[in-house]
Amino acid sequence: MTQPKTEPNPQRFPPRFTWGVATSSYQIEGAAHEDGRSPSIWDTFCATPGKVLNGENGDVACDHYHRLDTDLDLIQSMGVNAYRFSVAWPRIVPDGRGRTNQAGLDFYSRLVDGLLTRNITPWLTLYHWDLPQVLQDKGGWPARDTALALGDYADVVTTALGDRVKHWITINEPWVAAFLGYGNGIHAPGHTDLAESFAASHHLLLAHGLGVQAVRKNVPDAQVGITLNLAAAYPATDSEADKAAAWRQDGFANRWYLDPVFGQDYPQDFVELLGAASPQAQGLVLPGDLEMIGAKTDFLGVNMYTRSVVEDAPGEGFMNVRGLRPEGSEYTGFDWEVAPQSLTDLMLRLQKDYNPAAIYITENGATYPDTMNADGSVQDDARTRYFQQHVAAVGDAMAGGAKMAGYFAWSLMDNFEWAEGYDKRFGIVYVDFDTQVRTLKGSGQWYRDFVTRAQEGQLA
Ligand code: IFM
Repeated sequence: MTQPKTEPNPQRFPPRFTWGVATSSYQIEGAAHEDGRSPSIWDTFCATPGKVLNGENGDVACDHYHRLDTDLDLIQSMGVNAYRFSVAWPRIVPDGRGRTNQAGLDFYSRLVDGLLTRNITPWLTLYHWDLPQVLQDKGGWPARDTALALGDYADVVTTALGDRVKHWITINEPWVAAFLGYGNGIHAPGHTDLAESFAASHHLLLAHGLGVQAVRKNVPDAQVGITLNLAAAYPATDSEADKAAAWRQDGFANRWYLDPVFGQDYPQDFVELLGAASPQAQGLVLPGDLEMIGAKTDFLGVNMYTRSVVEDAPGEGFMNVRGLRPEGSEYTGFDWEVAPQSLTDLMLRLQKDYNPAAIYITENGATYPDTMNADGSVQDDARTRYFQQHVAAVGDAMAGGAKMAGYFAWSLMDNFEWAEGYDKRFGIVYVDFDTQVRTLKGSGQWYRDFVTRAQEGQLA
């Protein structure tokens, strides 16, 4: 596919554009058994043989919990004006519901204060997959009570931090939490049941609505939204069958979440495709749920990494869709196609079909097998090119009329990449996991210089 020019122009971006880096709690914090944190589903999953590459876990991760101040200095040195992080539910409400753990709140309070002192805007995600294990024991996301518990937890966090945190993301990537967690079992808790995964998707969306409600109640001057992982779906050919397959793929990955979040019903074509596995057929969509899920938000967060190219494939999976690997394209270390033009296409489509008040790219980045040179540098040119192309694609989307308001690079630093353990590095900072030494990669230097120039332009 045609790719945008490589080097983006910092002057294309408006004043007050948000430039950030992103992380999540379980992936970087470590201190898994400290200060009253209870086990999450990821602790359990990691302890289950065969689930995570090399049997790795988040016990130590980047040891961020103990290195908070130096990590905040690192973020500041990157010139960004925003930092997206997530709060670990098991640190705050270790029993899932009820008792609050002050030590957990204190950690995030210090984090927020440290950011504000450094003139960096905190972007807080309430849920990035570390569900307290006690709640999984009571049914996890396929159970409606888990959404209600998230509402209570959101009430606690917004009450404690809402005086200083004005940007809130409710749920990160409900598609991943629902489908990888309960559908194909690649993620915690590792279940493989289609109906369960769609029950989970409905309750994750309900939790989003309850999260919005908590933010509105406790932080009336805040901006709140959800982060969805979206990938534009293209048909392999112009045939009607392939176009229909791309529409099904779009229903699965994109419309299933976008439609209800933007105040519509679930997409009827996909409800029918799911049949008995749909939350509707399971009797899970109760009166008032769609109003709750579709409550007005201030922005849409999009995590974008690649696109899908699909063909009609009768008998393939539950959707009769097969994903292809287009020849001649570049691929990242996850074998994800580098497809920046699809970012522009996706943003323009979102603006046209859903008209969000603002769109933030809340994650974008790439994994490659990095190596450290003898001189201690990490020259990750492929990743730098990836960022250049995608930032340029954001500029193109903006020029085409999408209300782009910010961009967060994934990730601040190499970290625990879920089922892939520490094997897949996404950082713009290299982490030596033996010594915990952090080294800014070539891509990090490029990003720092770019966002600095973009913000200097704004002062001129
Ligand atoms: O590391 C993850 C992150 O937790 C959620 N979005 C995708 C990233 C890369 O796989």
